[in-house]
Amino acid sequence: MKNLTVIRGACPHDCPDTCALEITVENGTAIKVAGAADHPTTNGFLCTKVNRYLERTYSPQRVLYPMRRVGAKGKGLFARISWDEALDTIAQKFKAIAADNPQAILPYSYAGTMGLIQGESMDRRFFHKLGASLLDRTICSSAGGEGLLITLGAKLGTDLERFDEARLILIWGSNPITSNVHLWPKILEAQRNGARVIAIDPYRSLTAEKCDEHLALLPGTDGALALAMMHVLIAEELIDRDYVERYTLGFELLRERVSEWTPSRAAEITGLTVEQIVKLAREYGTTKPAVIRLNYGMQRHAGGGMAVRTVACLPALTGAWRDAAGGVLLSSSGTFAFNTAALARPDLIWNQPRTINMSALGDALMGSQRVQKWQRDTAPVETLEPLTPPVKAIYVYNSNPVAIAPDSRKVIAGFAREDLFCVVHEIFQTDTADYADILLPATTQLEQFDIHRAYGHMYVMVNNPAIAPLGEAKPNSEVFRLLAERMGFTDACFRDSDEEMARQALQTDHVRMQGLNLDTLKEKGWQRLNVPERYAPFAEGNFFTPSGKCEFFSETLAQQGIDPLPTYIAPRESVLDSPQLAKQYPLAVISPPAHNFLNSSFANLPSFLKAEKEPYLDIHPDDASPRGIAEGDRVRIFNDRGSFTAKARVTDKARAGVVVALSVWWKKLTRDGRNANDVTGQGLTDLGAGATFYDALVEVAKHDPTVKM
Ligand SMILES: Nc1nc2c(c(=O)[nH]1)N[C@H]1C(S)=C(S)[C@@H](COP(=O)(O)OP(=O)(O)OC[C@H]3O[C@@H](n4cnc5c(=O)[nH]c(N)nc54)[C@H](O)[C@@H]3O)O[C@H]1N2
Ligand SMILES: Nc1nc2c(c(=O)[nH]1)N[C@H]1C(S)=C(S)[C@@H](COP(=O)(O)OP(=O)(O)OC[C@H]3O[C@@H](n4cnc5c(=O)[nH]c(N)nc54)[C@H](O)[C@@H]3O)O[C@H]1N2
Ligand SMILES: [Mo]
Repeated sequence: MKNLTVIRGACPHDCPDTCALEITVENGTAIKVAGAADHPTTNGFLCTKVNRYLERTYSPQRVLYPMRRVGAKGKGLFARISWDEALDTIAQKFKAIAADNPQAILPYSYAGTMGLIQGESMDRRFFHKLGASLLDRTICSSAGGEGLLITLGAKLGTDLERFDEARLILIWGSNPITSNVHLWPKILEAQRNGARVIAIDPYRSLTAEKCDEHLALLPGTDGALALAMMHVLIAEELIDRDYVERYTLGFELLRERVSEWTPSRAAEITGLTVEQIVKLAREYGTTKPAVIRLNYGMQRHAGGGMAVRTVACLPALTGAWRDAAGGVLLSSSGTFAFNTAALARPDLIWNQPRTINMSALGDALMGSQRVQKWQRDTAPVETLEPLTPPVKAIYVYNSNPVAIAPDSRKVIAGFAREDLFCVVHEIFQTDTADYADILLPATTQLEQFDIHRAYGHMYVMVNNPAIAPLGEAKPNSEVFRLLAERMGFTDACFRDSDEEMARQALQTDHVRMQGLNLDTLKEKGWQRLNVPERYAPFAEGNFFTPSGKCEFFSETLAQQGIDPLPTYIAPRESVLDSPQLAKQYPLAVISPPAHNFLNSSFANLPSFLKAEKEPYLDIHPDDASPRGIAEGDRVRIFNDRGSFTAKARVTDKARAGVVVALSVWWKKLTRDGRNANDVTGQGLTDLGAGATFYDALVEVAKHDPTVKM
């Protein structure tokens, strides 16, 4: 007899949409994963990836048992062991290292799951109590996050659900059709209502292709464009004087600053024309409501933080914030106010441990750390200093650094160290898992409990487990509970269940968290934060900065020796700014998400690989022809850091001077065992010390298989 139940879940993946899932289970087996129709932003549909979540959960490639390494590091040869043996081995190693200095142990995790329980609860408690190094989780959003905090005081923005009412939408460094697909119907609706939609992106992405206009600027030059827009807005009196006077700080200084930023100066830097820049500024200054979907593309450059800060000044200048459909949306994550201290228990830290930046993992594993010294008007100068004690053990979960971290050659050299004890907790045997001494099997979202915030909408989500764990897989929280016991950590918090931790996370008096309740969440799957239906966070100022205003001038930055006003920080590597380097490596390479992958997740599963086919390099005809490169040629992309190969697509989707390698491929599934991160660097962003994946110069040549790479 059929025994069908429908379980309420939440998509765990690193995407702004955090969808509400309905999982149909028949006699203990999940048979369907669908988007909840009653959830306002999910709206009954899922992306191309999570539609096929069953392929992930029931994949024959799953790691289902604990294993220990039996071959050389990186070979990926393992033998099955018991959980007892795996946990005992880890605990013994950690105890031995901690007896000398626990800071030699490094946790490494990012957003394999975005859940609070499986991503930032028992794991944090464990490493805090252990005294391990802290990890600065900068790989994705810290530059822009810092840019917003400086300018607006919080990671808040325009409600995605209001985008349909906007009359002008700037899609700036963002590719929503691929990476934020539930925003797209809202944009289409706005377009049907007469809105103009403009993409600002060096690449004619799936999204840019469908916009009314596409401004293909050079990578990393967004700050210059925004400064010139402000120049025009102020010069032509297209600003909201009343808003500026009441709710902003430092207008006169800003006016002075942007007076230097003529459209012609910006045109030289951005590669756009003066007409394009002036037209954009005028349109932005005269259309209401105007909203900016500001995303990650512009952040992954040396000046990424300052670029976001500069763009985030625009809506205060024109008063766009007055309207619920106006403003900027980078991230809504700051709208959520969970009690994260109750989850992560930073009070368990007893030894003032050092912090290691995850974006410079290669350096860290090879014994050095990057120190940034700010100097005005250029990216901070970085020096490498010795890291003592060295990292002796790394515990990787929710991440696949061998594939996704910049400067692969160094990262791999680090993971290959014979004296490094490496634990990887994974769903699949990733590029990173191949280097594990102990490989532990992880559950997928269908097999675990969690509670989620989102960074693109305003709903708290719950994930009820739908099926029992496959094989001997265990959730992150459970593994750290078991390890804590073996380490002799007796604090009561190490015995909290997942649901108890979720209740602790909800224990807060914060006004936006009022009315949330775990029982309701479990039953319904989601609840809206306590914010108005027509949420316009800065309609009447109320910024969360020290001054309470939108800070064109930031005393906080001044005190750190950083330019207190919006400024332009050029890319570390560009034809204009590093002409010497550009002689050898004249093309900028960017490696944004492939449509069917999610970072490196899904990039090992058959139907997704079939859809993406193989690694491609999109190259403009003007760049291809002098190099003798034709459509379909295999090409080598290289610089001093390394190289990888791909199949050329000669297309004007990539603007001249820029090549595009959609990512992130598993190295071991490509023909040459490499991917785009073989050419990316570990240099950090100005604000937030984030990764600079799209700040890299390369040369491209037809691949000669006889040349040793
Ligand atoms: N399908 C899918 N969805 C995803 C992801 C995925 O891998 N696959 N990843 C998720 C994650 S972790 C994140 S952070 C987000 C990222 O989501 P997005 O922000 O949309 O992705 P990015 O690749 O960072 O940037 C988007 C666009 O910025 C452009 N770009 C690159 N450099 C610049 C620049 O200097 N200036 C401007 N203006 N544009 C530039 C790229 O060409 C790209 O089209 O998406 C999430 N959603
Ligand atoms: N060249 C280039 N590199 C990039 C980017 C780019 O655009 N270009 N994008 C960057 C960005 S924006 C980001 S956010 C990072 C993302 O980097 P990561 O956060 O490392 O993301 P993924 O590559 O998806 O790897 C997540 C891993 O976690 C595992 N996982 C999922 N759920 C669980 C769980 O519950 N428990 C455990 N133990 N494991 C789990 C998955 O199987 C997967 O292998 O990559 C960055 N790297
Ligand atoms: Mo990301």
